[in-house]
Amino acid sequence: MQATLNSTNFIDLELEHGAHDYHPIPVVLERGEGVYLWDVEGKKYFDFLSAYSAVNQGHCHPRIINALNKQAETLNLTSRAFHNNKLGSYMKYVTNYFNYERLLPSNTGAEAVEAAIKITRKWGYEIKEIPEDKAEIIVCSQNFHGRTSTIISFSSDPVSKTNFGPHSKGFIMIPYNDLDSLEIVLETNPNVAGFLVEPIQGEAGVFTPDNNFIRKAKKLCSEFNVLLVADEIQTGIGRTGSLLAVCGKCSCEGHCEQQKQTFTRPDILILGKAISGGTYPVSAVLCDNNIMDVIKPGQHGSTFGGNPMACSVAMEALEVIRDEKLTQNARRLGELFRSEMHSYIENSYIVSKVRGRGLLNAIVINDSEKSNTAWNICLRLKENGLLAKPTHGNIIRFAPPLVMNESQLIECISIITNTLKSFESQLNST
Ligand code: IF1
Repeated sequence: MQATLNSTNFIDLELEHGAHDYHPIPVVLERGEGVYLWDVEGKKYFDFLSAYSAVNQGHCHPRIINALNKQAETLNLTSRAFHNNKLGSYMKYVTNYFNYERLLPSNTGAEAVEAAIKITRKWGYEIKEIPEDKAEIIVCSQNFHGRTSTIISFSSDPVSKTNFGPHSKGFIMIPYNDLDSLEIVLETNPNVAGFLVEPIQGEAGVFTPDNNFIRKAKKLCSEFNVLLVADEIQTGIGRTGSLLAVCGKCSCEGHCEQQKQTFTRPDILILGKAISGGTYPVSAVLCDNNIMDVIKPGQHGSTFGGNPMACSVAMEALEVIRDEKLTQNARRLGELFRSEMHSYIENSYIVSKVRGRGLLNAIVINDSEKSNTAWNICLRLKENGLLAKPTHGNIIRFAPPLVMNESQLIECISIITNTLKSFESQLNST
């Protein structure tokens, strides 16, 4: 039956039987390999979203799929009622990879953020001795940390939170990239347990803060005995041209001398998405003993968290990042991408800005957030063989898999600039 259905039929099935919770680009994908995707009509595309930076290692990476298949044939799920022979080595491998003492396993990004919030609060009460039920967590406006009822409570996006109340208390919002506001809240509120922040705000349109924002925020937090909690679910694992976006300027994979100087070590690190190469839902919270040890048996858990499939897939996915030097590739190609796009926009009416780091970039379309220019550009990009998605109405995010090579990127830049050009001339002629 499937063989006779076309894109429109598949889309109609979703519309008829699914919750109307998304408004996707009208393309129905059936296969992926590396930087490429194919739709059900056999048309080939460059993927310029990477499932929101989850598929950093490329679609169906043979090593990751092999790890998945091998584990699938052996043992899938034990729950944490029993031990399994993958979890311990996985925990050792990942804590060593990111230089933390302990890992708490979970499945989706939002779950890991929830766990980080719980750990932060518990640390606040038990170590910092904040009075009962008074703990506060500082967050930033325009944040995106997931979709649970607690997380949307501190969203500044009305679409995400309206009519989902009553909302959770215990969050203080400050503007992003604003150290003065951070300092004022820290000075005036002794009950702050943590500062939860994205090193680059993805949903806000790849908003990149000032160079020293995270480093100085960490310094302020230490001064006031507050945990810096970094959500690197989207920015982490090579995407921004460093292993973590908090690593700043260094692209090394270990902890070299240069990195020791620029690396801001969050007290709590949250990872998701690309930790499994997008192959399986895997997320994690990492921190040291003095923080993680506030969690005792029975106080947190998940049926699927830390299952053998997740562990095997994630270990291989992280090995691939290292072996294929994907962080360094993201850095090099990102620079090429931005420099080519910058020279394009010098004479462009339709694009007002290019920004980003590594292969997490965005262009700002010179039109209002309410206009559908960015959406129309994405539809034409699709016609021209490249898949991207607008965010915030007038911004288009560009985040290809990190396995892209230079000649592929050059081909993509020409698809993007030619598509933009067709809109420039259309605008000029009206
Ligand atoms: C969707 C955005 C990206 C995240 C950060 C936690 C999560 C995410 C920094 C939650 C998830 C996604 C989910 C995706 C859209 C997307 C997104 F546009 F909404 F902001 F990537 F840019 N922290 N980001 O970016 O992780 O529970 O989804 O695994 O469709 O909602 P999750």
